[in-house]
Amino acid sequence: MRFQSIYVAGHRGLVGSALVRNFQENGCPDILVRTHKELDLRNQEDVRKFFSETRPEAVVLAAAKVGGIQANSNYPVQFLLENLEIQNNVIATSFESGVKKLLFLGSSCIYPKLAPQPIREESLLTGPLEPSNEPYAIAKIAGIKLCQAYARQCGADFICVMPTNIYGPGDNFDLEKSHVLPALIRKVHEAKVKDQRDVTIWGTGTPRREFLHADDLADALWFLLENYDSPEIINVGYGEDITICELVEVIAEVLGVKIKIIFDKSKPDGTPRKLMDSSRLRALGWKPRISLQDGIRQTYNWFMQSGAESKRRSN
Ligand code: GFB
Repeated sequence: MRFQSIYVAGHRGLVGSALVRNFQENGCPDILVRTHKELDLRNQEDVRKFFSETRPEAVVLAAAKVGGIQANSNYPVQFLLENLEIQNNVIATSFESGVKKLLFLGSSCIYPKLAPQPIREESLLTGPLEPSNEPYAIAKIAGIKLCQAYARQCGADFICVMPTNIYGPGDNFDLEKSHVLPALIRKVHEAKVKDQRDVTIWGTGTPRREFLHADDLADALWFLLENYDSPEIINVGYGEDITICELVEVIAEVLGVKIKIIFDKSKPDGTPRKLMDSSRLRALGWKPRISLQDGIRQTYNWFMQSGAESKRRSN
């Protein structure tokens, strides 16, 4: 065990909650968490007070304003401003209070819209971004650059990890704001319950996406905390991608229903393809364990048991 105490910022989110489970299993002696109500990470003074009181040895920054393609398009101010505020406060305060290691989470959308596939880390800042999530991507790129600046100028061990599209228990199933995988679980489930065959999906169904289970990501992040100290960004992916239409079919198969896909072409497709090249991480000795089918089955079970299924449905 390298660290006596780790602060997981954003522990109630999809990634943060998986991190807490993983760190507990790995026997981390002290996992520090605060709810949004207890600590507003956008407030610099509050963040400084929290760090001076708790003195974490390591920090994982999994707190962020996140959402799917439509939430990104509808709330560019929040996606840019809140993410900049959160990450500036947490990264700068981590350095000021002598945090030994910080792990900053980026996203696959930091890469150019038309980056060569699979996307290598070297593609960063080599072309224009996907417009629908440019504000979020710019905030994340600023976070990477800030961590790298602390590493270069001050010798800080601040690492930056770029996960692909993540899913799993604890995800957001709100149809307006969610990412595609939980949205499609909800839509196929509702078709099943209502005994309908039609499921309407956004766009053309042809974009390709790669999906990694949050527990696999948490495992990779633990591995990187232990084994990675380079300021160069590093990708974490599953290694395979599928089209959105294929994703609907996998979900329908897991739920045991036959469905017909209807396309709402008034909605955007976004980036045509986002498959990470994760060979840098594979070469270090880490690989994912949870297949897409198993992960969807487990996420669906969570959706049914957690009460998320009965929460407000928006369209
Ligand atoms: O997951 P998603 O919202 O975002 O959408 P991105 C992925 C693809 O699924 C797009 C299609 O082509 C959508 O048009 N899609 C089909 C749907 N039906 C649906 C639906 O019912 N809901 C949703 N949400 N999509 C996000 C970025 O991009 O990826 C974020 O906006 C972040 O910033 C995240 O980087 C990982 O994969 O396109």
